[in-house]
Amino acid sequence: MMPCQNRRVRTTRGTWSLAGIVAGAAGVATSYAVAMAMTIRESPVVAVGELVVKVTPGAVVDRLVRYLGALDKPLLVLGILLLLTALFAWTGRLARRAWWAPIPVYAALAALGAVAVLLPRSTGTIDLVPVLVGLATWLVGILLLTDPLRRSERAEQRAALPADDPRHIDADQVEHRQRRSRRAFVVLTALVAGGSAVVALVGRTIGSGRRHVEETRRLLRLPGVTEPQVPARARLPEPVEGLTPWVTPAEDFYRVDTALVVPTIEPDAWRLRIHGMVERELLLTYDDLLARDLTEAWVTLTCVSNPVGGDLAGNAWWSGVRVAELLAEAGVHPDADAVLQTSEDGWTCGTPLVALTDNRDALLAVAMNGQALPIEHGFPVRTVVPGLYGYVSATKWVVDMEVTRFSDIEAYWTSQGWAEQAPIKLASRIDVPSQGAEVPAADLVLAGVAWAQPTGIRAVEIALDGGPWQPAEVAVPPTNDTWVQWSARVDVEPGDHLVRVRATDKFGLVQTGVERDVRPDGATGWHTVEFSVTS
Ligand SMILES: Nc1nc2c(c(=O)[nH]1)N[C@H]1C(S)=C(S)[C@@H](COP(=O)(O)O)O[C@H]1N2
Ligand SMILES: [Mo]
Repeated sequence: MMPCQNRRVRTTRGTWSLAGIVAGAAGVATSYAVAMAMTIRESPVVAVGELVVKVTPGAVVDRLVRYLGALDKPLLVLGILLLLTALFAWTGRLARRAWWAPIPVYAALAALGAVAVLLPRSTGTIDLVPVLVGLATWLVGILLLTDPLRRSERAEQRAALPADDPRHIDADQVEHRQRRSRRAFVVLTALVAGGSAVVALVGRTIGSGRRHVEETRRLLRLPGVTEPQVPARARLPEPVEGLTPWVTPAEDFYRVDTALVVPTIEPDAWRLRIHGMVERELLLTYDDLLARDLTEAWVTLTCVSNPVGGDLAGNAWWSGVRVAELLAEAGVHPDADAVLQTSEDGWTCGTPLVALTDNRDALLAVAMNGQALPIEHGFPVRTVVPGLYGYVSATKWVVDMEVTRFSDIEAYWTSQGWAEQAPIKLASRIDVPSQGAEVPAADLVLAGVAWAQPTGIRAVEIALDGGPWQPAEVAVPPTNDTWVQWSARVDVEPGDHLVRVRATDKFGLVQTGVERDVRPDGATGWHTVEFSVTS
């Protein structure tokens, strides 16, 4: 830059617009990066594009697709980006009027992004993270970039004040300040623009690894894996609206893990090492596993953090190799009582050796509901153990099993105050009516699920308004490792009501009404729902 041009450097409309565009682009870049690196799916911009397609009348979409061919999506995204550029330029000019003036625009855009991201699926708030990161970037970006411009304008205003005003500054000072502001603006703009390009690239690189694994996964054909066939009596004879489906589709399956970025493992690169107190170590590849006989089973997974009435449980058809078979081949030392499992991302859990070697179907699962495991649920291989809470058994992305003794190990959650031994507790839940529902008087059907893996449920009872326990009808799945659906038809007067549920397992144990928190080894208590009957 030439140091001694005797010329004021004014901020123009264009400079403010540029600040708006750079701040805006930075927000798009960070949200894209976060979406790529972390979620799984499209960036908010693409989500908005999909929303546009959805709300556009079908005929228009058809015609566009016909004219534009395969370019329709990229062109749509390009169109949105151009529109955004214009909007961002405008936010820059708004910022010139008042520092807060762009905020409503950003908020509206973020709201649109949030709607677009959340509408297609009922997934959790985690999908909002990219939107929020983008919004935060916009706010910080616009304040940061317009600050030098604002200083420059202030210098100008002070020069225009009468010479006797104490705030007046002379032409030299103005020029000095403006040059400094301009330099700050150029440097900041370059930093923000360059920084967001780098962030976007890094996000993309992380994401592309994931996409590659996703592609591999989609193309996998798993011999021996069969499609789930729901057993005849596993569902209630009469469907009840609002009742949890007996099979949980993978998309709706609860997800609990400590991974911010889920591990993406190419099946070819996957190894499982079985070692520790064994006669011979085993090192297994994915193909080794697939070459064995697969066992398939219905198993309901349950999280220890599930509160009474909560929904951290899901039922699926799992296909895999029995862990017992592998441990027998390795030759387990008689003094061992535990297996320390480790996932590719370093999470650990300690599983009782008996649960892996008795006759239950503890599996190294490769498939869920007839498909290769979804990445979020442990692709390519996870452990599934009927009857134990997930945190002591259901290792996703499992890569290491060390046969050992509980007295010698500490695992991720047990080092934080959760119990070392955690069999699933007998539980039952009311799905219908939902808490606070208003229902019509005629023919009220209550329904829900109950579980006691691996013992099985013998009976479910409900009690209305503190009255006596009455038996519910219970479906009969062909295994004790899953939940059961139950329903009960009741006669109720108009007004407010309260219903409780309790289950009895196949040993005759009746579910306790004593309320206990989820920590350290799972909640207990009867699920209670309040509802009102309209006349
Ligand atoms: N690698 C890994 N595996 C894990 C966890 C984890 O944090 N990391 N969480 C466990 C817990 S607490 C539960 S309840 C189940 C949940 O499995 P899901 O997400 O497939 O439903 O996974 C288990 N396996
Ligand atoms: Mo869990």
